[in-house]
Amino acid sequence: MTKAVAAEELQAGTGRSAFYAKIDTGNCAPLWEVLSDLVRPTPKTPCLPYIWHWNDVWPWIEESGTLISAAEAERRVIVLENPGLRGRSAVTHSLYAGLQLILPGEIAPAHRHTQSALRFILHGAGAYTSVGGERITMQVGDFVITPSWQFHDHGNPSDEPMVWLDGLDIPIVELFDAQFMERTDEQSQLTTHSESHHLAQFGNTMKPVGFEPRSGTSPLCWYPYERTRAALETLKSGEDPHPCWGHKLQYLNPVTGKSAMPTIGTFMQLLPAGFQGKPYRATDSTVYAVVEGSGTCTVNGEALAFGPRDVFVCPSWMPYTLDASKDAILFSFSDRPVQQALDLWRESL
Ligand code: 1HN
Repeated sequence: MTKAVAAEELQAGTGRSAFYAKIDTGNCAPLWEVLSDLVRPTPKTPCLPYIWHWNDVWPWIEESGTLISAAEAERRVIVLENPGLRGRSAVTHSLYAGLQLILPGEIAPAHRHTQSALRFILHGAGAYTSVGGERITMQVGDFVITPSWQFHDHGNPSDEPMVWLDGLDIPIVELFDAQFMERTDEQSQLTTHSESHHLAQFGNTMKPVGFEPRSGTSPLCWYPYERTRAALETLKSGEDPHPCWGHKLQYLNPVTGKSAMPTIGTFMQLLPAGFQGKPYRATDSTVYAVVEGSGTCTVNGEALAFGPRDVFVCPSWMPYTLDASKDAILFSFSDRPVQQALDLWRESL
């Protein structure tokens, strides 16, 4: 090729597609065609704002109970798929969420996996999860942790159906290709402690002398709603609400002072009746579950009216406001601790 022809081709961009086709055969590709999509001025998430209303999903959850048992399903869960991430079992780009039903008398057999799980109880009372030798009987509003690689099984000895929100770090673990899973012949684990044992050990800003943590996950796997609710009520009567998020607490690992779970940040907040929050955004796409009260979350101008047991998503970096018509209590979770550990997390208010 002469210099003149080469310059002409450069000018016109001809010859590029033949070049792309050639290097494609060797699994190579030109960066300049994709650079502006790869490195963007601000986050561009496939995650969309969305709300699952309890009244819509509850009949489907109930119907799933007539179609398959918890034992056959292993876990009988309706996955909450973000409309921007359909088919990927993801509620945000980095997290999974689902609504798990366990009927009276049922058992969900023991297994363990490297994915960490949280349970946030939405409906019913008296089912349990066994984790780390402790059987935790759960009530609405309780936050329960299943740490990575700990055997866990669930059962419902009560006489009413129980539903909880599962949150798992499945897409994060998948990103790192670090997943392992095991089943065991033992359907239900032996229980060595009463459910309040860990609360007595770690739930009073104290720890047993000589205790050394073996993982980053909180040794306190059960955060009863009663305590969280009482704390928020006390804050409400003693301080002004934050202009964006009202009265908001983060669940912590009491031994390290860090997030209760290493990969998932978990929070509970109270928005007093009449609260009209100022706009807020952060890089952690957040899943909210409503415990009590009602209000509106407006994300990127889209109003999501929420009530008890609804679940909604605020995607990364989209500005949103929270308003409450009556005192509202919201649980939320996101990948914030991962972003913070990697120096990526940002917020603006
Ligand atoms: C799991 O183990 C549970 O233990 C719930 O309750 C949901 C979703 C995907 C993979 C494992 C549970 C799950 C899960």
